[in-house]
Amino acid sequence: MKSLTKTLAFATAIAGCAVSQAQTFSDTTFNNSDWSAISFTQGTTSFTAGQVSLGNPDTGRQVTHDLGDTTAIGVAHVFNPASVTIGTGGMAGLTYQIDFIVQPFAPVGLGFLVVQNGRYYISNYLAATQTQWTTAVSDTLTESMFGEVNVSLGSVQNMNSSPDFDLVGSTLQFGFFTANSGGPIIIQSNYDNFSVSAEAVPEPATMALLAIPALAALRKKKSR
Ligand SMILES: [Ca+2]
Repeated sequence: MKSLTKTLAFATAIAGCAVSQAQTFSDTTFNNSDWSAISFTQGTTSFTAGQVSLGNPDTGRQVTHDLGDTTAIGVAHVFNPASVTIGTGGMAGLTYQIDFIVQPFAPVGLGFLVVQNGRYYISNYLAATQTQWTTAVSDTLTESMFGEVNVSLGSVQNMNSSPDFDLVGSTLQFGFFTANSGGPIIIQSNYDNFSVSAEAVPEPATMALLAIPALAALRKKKSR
């Protein structure tokens, strides 16, 4: 019984350590100073993005895409305070969440964004059609699930170009991506409660140290 208690304690210690490797950033207010936006376009388009009181609840971010005739626009919205530098061991994956609402008959393309070395990548790209507040949640996204932003009338990303989560010392930034094509039309959508968790892989040295007590516990159990 004693040995089982010990084994459980070790397991808890290992699990606790793994959790501490995750960094989470979230925003429920969307102050304009916390967000920046860059657009990727084909043809004559424009956009606006900024804080409004129409959040879920209180303040959130409102985005409008203004499309000319047969044009396309994608906007990368970057949450400035969210930044992670990849350590030895690399990045295991990213999980995202955001609330959104669109206007009737005006769907918006929505994806999760990571920025690395000045390149913009999106994942979980979907058609946001809900006219009630809806939460989009991602699974754990690995690097191959992201494709580089490449906006045209027919597509928004190139899945043959992905970020590198093993690039030690490289800084990642995070946010979300909105897009439309067609026109001429003005499309408005609203967002609130963004969060992203970056899960690092424990450094090899740390993993080895953790493995020793775990193995010791196993050996003890076996010898009984
Ligand atoms: Ca809010």
